[in-house]
Amino acid sequence: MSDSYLPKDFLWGFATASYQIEGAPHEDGRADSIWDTFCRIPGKIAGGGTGDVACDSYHRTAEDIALLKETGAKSYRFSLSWSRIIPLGGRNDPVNEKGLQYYVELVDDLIAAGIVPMITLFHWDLPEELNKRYGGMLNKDEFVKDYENYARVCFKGFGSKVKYWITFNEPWCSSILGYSTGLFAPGRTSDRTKSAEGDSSTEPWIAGHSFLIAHAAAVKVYRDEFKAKDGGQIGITLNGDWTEPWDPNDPADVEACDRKLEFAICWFGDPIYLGKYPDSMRKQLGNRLPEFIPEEIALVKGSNDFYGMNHYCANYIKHKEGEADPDDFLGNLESLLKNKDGEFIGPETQSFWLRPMPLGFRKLIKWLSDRYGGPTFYVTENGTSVLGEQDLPLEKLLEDDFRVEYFRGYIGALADAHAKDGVDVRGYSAWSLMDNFEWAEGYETRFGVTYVDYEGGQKRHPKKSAKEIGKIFDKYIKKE
Ligand code: GCO
Repeated sequence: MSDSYLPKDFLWGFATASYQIEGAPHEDGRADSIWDTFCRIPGKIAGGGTGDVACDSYHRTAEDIALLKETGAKSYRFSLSWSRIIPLGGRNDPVNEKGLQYYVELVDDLIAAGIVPMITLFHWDLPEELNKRYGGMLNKDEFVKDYENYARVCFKGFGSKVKYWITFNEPWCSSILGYSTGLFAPGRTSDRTKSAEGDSSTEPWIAGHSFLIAHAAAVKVYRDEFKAKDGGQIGITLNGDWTEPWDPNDPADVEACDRKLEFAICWFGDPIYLGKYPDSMRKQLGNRLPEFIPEEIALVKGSNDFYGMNHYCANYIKHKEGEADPDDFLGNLESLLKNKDGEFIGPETQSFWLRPMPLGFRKLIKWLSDRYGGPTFYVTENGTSVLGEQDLPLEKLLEDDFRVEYFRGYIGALADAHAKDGVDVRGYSAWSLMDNFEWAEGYETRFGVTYVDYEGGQKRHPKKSAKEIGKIFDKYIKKE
């Protein structure tokens, strides 16, 4: 039995995102987001799935809260649909009171149930109108002003009821998958086999820059106008997998591991904590990576009250020789599931990209803690799909021992990072409360601790992991 532990007031719970669970895309005044329009393009989503119904959570918040209560969760991280609150998105467009009210009631009900709400302002579902009007994140000045206005509407709307705010979820995904590979909305890419528009050599970096400035602008609004009276904290959520060298005896692979982390995480983390983009990125991308003007970097540096960390898995990294391709976004390297000896980094799951390696979690959070001077962390997502889960009969599928072991391994690694490596971590949200719309993978991949019977009236069936996760935390969280 491990002697590691997590701190006394540790806040654990579950995470979801608006487009992945809500459905009701045009109810009570909500307008399209870029994900609504993207899902309508044939071939973009596995099985032709859309978020039109998803888990129908728009109509089932009471059921969702009951599920949370049953697990013993202390917190719930969910995202707001910008398109519900300001359907057209812009600073001169009307606020939709009904949309805002839906979330105010959700927050009130969570608090009444003794669950702490954590709000993500943006989990990828940009109002479509802003994409049409000016290209969304590609137009920094317009995007920042509109996002700042949206954030202010939200801060005002919830006041002191909400103590945890996340500006953006995984800007890497929105920037790279949305503007380089084109796998996610708005689906822009230079790859002419997939799309007729987009420039992957510049657009992802422009989008990323806009996210950073918009994040910092919203943080300034919160700190200047709300923080003192509402007493909350605000930060950004960054995703990142751990890296191990493909050949540990090749110094170029060892070096490429750090470079991968820099391209994936420090792209956003370094400006916020260190005031500049990583040198490795500047070196490879040159002036295709935007420069910060002095006012911008003054705004961005120091703009996190906490670091929101999403983490799922690890990869082997193999360096590439020669000049990087202009569309390369990894750092001139390959990210692989197998090492030089042909061994997989972890067991197979239903997600092609996800192979668990719990020790990688401990190593990465320590690596980040060292690089950024020991910030406070909240883990905002961690979880897994299970190979073949969707094809099992219900009673078998609910016995998700693989997921239970995943949580056991990862939560144990987190407790080690806290107790043995001195990492300041105060919360954890498992991904996800329930099966939901898994973006380009549609409904074929399930991450929930609750099975959702999409065809059977949306009935929710808690899996074993929903019952076990609380026991795992109970073992680690200090009693006094
Ligand atoms: C994320 C994604 C989640 C995914 C999860 C599993 O923030 O990474 O937002 O929405 O569903 O990561 O792939």
